[in-house]
Parts: sequence; C-alpha cells; structure tokens
Amino acid sequence: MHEVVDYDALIPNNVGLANDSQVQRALEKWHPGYLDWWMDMGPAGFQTSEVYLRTAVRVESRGDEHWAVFGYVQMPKYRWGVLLAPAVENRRIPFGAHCGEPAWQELPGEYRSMLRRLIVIQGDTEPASVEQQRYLGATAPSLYDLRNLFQVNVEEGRHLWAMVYLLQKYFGRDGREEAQELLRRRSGSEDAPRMLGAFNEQTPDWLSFFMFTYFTDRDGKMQLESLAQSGFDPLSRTCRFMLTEEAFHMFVGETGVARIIERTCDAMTAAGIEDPSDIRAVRSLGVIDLPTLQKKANLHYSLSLDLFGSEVSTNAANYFNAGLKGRMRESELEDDHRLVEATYPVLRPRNGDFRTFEEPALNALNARLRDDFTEDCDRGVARWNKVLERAGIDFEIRLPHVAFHRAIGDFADLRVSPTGEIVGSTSWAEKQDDWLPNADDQEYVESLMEPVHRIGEYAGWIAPPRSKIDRKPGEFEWVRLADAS
Ligand code: BYC
Repeated sequence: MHEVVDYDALIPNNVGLANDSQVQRALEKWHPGYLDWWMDMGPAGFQTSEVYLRTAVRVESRGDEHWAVFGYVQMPKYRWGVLLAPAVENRRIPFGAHCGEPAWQELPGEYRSMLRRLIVIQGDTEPASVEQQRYLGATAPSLYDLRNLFQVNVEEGRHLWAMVYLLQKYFGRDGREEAQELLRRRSGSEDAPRMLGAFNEQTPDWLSFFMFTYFTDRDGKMQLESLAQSGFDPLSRTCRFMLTEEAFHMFVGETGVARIIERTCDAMTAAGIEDPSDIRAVRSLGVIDLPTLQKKANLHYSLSLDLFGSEVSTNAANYFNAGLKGRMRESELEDDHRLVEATYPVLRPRNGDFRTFEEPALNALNARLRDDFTEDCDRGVARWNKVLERAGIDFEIRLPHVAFHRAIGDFADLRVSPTGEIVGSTSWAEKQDDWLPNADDQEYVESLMEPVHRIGEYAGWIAPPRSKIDRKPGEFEWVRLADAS
C-alpha cells in the first residue's frame, strides 16, 4: 500500500492495481461505460471548459504537502482514481459480535450479501447526485459557484469508482454485474430509478443545490462515518478517504445558503424592509425571501431524514452485529460496543401523539444516527441564524420536527406540521403550501436563475464568498469557458 498515488497508471490508484491484473482489467473494461455515462448524464455542457479542480495526489497531508493539487482540467479528463486511506496496523473490528477480532482484509463469506447491499446502496447515491445536478451549470450564479458544482460532481464520480473497485475486487462476477447496474439506473427514471428516495428528486435550482449539499451530503457524511468503522477493512479505508473529500461538499452547502441569507438581509436593510414575511416587497428586490428559504430547508431536511431508513430496524441491528456498519465515532464511545443489553430512547407515534420509548439499542441504530445527523445540522443552522442576527433581521431558520413530511419509517403514514402537531389530511392540504415550496415559490426562485459567467461577478441574489479556495480570490478565473459551453 502506497501513500502516494500512482498517476502514471491509466487508473490512478494506491492499491497496487498494476499487480492485480484481474481487477485492473475489470476496471479498465468498466471505464468506457463510465465515460459514456458521464457524457450522457454528467454536467450538461462545459465538458470542454477548463475547470480549476482539485485532484487527490496522496491520501494524507504531510507537512506542507497537501493531499490534493489544484489545476485546470477538462472534466472528462479528470483523473478518477481508486484511493484508500492508509492501513491502521493491527486494526481490530471495533464493535458487534466479532468485536476485538482482527479486521477482515478479505471478504467475510458469511456476510457477503449484506456487504454487497451496503456497498451497492452507497455506490448508487454517487452517480445519482451527479444526475440530479446535471443542468445547474447553465444557471450558475458565478464562475466560483460553477467550479464548486463541478468539483462536487467529479468527486461524486470518484466515489462511484471507489465503490466499484470494492465490488470488482471482492465480489467477482456479481460485483461486475452490480458495477454495470450502477451505470444503468437513472435518477428519477420510472423503469430503473436510483435506490433511495431522495436521489430520485429533482435539484432544479441553486437554492436546492445548496440545501442538498448541506443536508443530503451530510447524510453521506454520517453513513460514511458509520461505514468507516466497518470490520471489513477495505470498506473502512475507502470510506475514510471519501470523508476527506466530502467535507468540501457540505462547505459548499453551508456557505451557499449563508451567502443567500446575507444578500437577502443586505437588500432588505438597504430598502428599509423590516418584515421578512412581506414576501412581495422582498421579491421585488430580486432576492430570495426568507420564508421560501425556510420551506426549502423543510423539504431537504425531511427528504434527508428518510435516508436513515426506519427508526427501528432489524437490518441496522444485523449490520452492527456482523461488524459491518458501526455508529458515529464508534471507538470514542464508552460502552461494550456490542449493545446486547443496552437501550436507546426513540420518539415514536402512539395514539395520536408522540412518546419516547426505550428501544433495544441494536434495533435503534438508524434512529441514533439520525439524531447525530440532526445535531450536526443544527450547528450550521445556528451559523445561518447568526447572519440574520448580525443583520438585525427578525427571522430564525428552524429545522422542522422529525416527523414532518416523512415517507420512510414510523412517521410515514402521518401528517405532521413543522412544529410537530399531528394534523388531518384536510389541514395538511390547506397548509402544505406554507410548509413546503409551492409552485409560486418555485417559479420565483427559478426566475432568478440567470447565469453569471463574468470573472468576479455574482448574481444579485447571492453574496460573494468570504472564504478562499486554494488561497485564490473570488475574482479568479475559476472556469475558462470554452466557446461551445
Ligand atoms: N428510500 O430497515 P430499513 C451519500 C429500504 S448518502 C428507499 O428501514 P435500513 C451521498 C431499505 O433499503 C448515503 N428505500 O432500513 C449524499 C430496505 O429495503 P429491502 C448513502 C429505503 O436497511 C449526497 C427497506 O427499506 N449511503 O453518500 O436499516 C450526494 C427496509 O429497511 C429507504 C448509505 O445509505 C429510502 N430512503 O437502512 C452523494 C449507506 N430507506 O432491503 C452521496 C448504506 C430504507 O427490504 N445504506 N429503504 O429491499 C444503509 O446503511 C441502509 O441501507 C439505509 C437503510 C440506511 C439506507
């Protein structure tokens, strides 16, 4: 295992592919189909533009040497590679029935089908998100944002490679078939949809994109953290490195929403508008009103909660017992890591209300990870609210109740308001437009989506960024547009 990535190989890697001809051949055979998928379903246009992208060159930073380099790349020529975080010497399985045994370096046969399912589901989300974001380039609010979109897209593409490597290396023929299926399914398709609900939804505008990268990529973070604990060491190391890249995706979401809030506040203050609910007045300024922003947050948060599966789940218990999928920061938790006797409090519907039940902790692992997710989401929401507070605008973004607008799990059959009241279907139908983006809101947001492709300029509904990428200023030429774009 090498820390530096072999970039001379056709498929850059640090897994010694050159000495593993069977897997190398399988990946080389899969590569053209991947490129076809990228051209058909990846970013529409811009494929010949030069994008200032980061590419991983080692799997750890060392002193001044960063793990990635930046440079202009045409997206189809991006060096998608197979990168695993360095091995931890004598690593042990950190939880479940095999807790304390040496981590598996080869596939544990008895858990083959469970592992395959976990890897396929993880893999399926990566190309799905690229498909969902396919048309956003045409309406990017700046070259900076355009570049960030493409950075997210190429890295999701790399994460697909990461899962395909595991499938082809460890699962033989079925792994190769699954790898093909990952290129065949399509987000939103009737015949061959992506596997999880949220990945078949649309990402029709940039506010949705920022909400998606804030909330849904954060589900990615939580799931990858749990899989990084896996007793199957190649999966653990793969996910550990994916997390390094994933942090940037959530940064894009958090700062994107914060910049929208900042711009709205500035415009309201300049126009002397104090009431955030005066939507008509705020929209006349060409910025996104805060109630619409709240509704988009309601939508993307609730769709993302569904990605945790049922609150109480025997699948989750089985994954844990088998040592395949652990908890967030498993090794820092102080308990027996087997959870045979433990319980965990889970909010569940009962007799028209909600009550907390002490469920067996093993079965409540999805609920627990979902709670960790909410806590993580809350931190960024608090930072958004600081922007409002600093501007002196009387509005607070709030995460809706966990039972609001759910399609999976215990709350799926209920109609629940954002503040947690169970309501009837008539009431839901009446209020839905106040709680989730309605046709009017969507039409307004989309009306703002005009591309801004001049260096250093930003659309009127979003503030310029405050943070730098690769120490470059906002007015850097993040994308050198090709004439054909
Ligand atoms: N939609 O016991 P249950 C990311 C299915 S995102 C449709 O409730 P379980 C990324 C479930 O498959 C992270 N179906 O749940 C983000 C099962 O079906 P079968 C992706 C759903 O299994 C942004 C049945 O319902 N990674 O990386 O404990 C951009 C009963 O299952 C849904 C992972 O998810 C749903 N929402 O948990 C790019 C990690 N939820 O088996 C990338 C791997 C459940 O009866 N996956 N079902 O046919 C898992 O750990 C688990 O499969 C889940 C579900 C957490 C998803």
